[in-house]
Amino acid sequence: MRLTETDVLLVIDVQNDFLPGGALAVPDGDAVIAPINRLAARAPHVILTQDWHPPGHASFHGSHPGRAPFDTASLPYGEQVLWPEHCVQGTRGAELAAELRAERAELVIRKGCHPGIDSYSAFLEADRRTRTGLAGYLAERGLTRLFLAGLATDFCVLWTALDARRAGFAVTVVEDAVRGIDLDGSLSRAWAEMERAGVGRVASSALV
Ligand code: VGL
Ligand code: ZN
Repeated sequence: MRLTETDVLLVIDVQNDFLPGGALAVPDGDAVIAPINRLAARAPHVILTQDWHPPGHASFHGSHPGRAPFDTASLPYGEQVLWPEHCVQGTRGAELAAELRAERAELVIRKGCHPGIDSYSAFLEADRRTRTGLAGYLAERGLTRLFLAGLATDFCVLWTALDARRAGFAVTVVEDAVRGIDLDGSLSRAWAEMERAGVGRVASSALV
């Protein structure tokens, strides 16, 4: 598969809190960094996302007295997994991984910034109405094909991939450059949902 000028490498949430030792560590999460760095050196365009929550965010279990991490809660927009406190704005845990070669990134989208709304997707927050502006940015620049990498396969990569398809983009997940959390089978469900939505899969070695 040849990369062309309208292709984007979209790197999701490669932040300290999702890496080993972090507050919401994704198993083997640091394994995504090497393939992402190889792709980021060559991709025509690179865009990054950062999960970026204010203190006391509605997705944190501590914001819901008596609830434990990984419980679910009913929020005004629907069911929400309650996570350990993670990626708080301005903290070390929210910083991009130091090993990530981020210098060619043209845009960093921060998401989950509204106190009461989570946002796994880089396009549309969990209320399914609040937009991040990414679709407009891509459209205005004529960027049509997205290659997704990063964390976590079954949450932020999944929701971003599905919303990108709904917005009309071609989407391919770089399968060795993602890792999942896998809550109650969520990882295999995520791959099935992405396949149904027309999301492709490719190995990073086929791109660089
Ligand atoms: C994510 C859970 C909570 C992710 C972000 O990046 O997949 N997961 N916030
Ligand atoms: Zn989050």
